[in-house]
Amino acid sequence: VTDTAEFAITGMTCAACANRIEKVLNKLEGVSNATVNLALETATVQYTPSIVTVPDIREKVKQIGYGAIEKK
Ligand code: 9UX
Repeated sequence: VTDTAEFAITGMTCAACANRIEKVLNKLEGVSNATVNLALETATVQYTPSIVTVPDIREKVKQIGYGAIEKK
């Protein structure tokens, strides 16, 4: 079972930021697909809730220096 969460991402200033976040999230266990949109400042993450949670994803983004707030 997978779920999709959308996050508002703060702190991205260039395209490499977006690529970096995307790469890190795609390597995170339980994440099946992550895409980051620099212009919209969003991240869409498809994940398996039994393996990784929304707070885990938020924490990962924070660890590499950006902010993530789940959009409802
Ligand atoms: Mo661009 Mo982002 O030089 O952390 S990669 S600002």
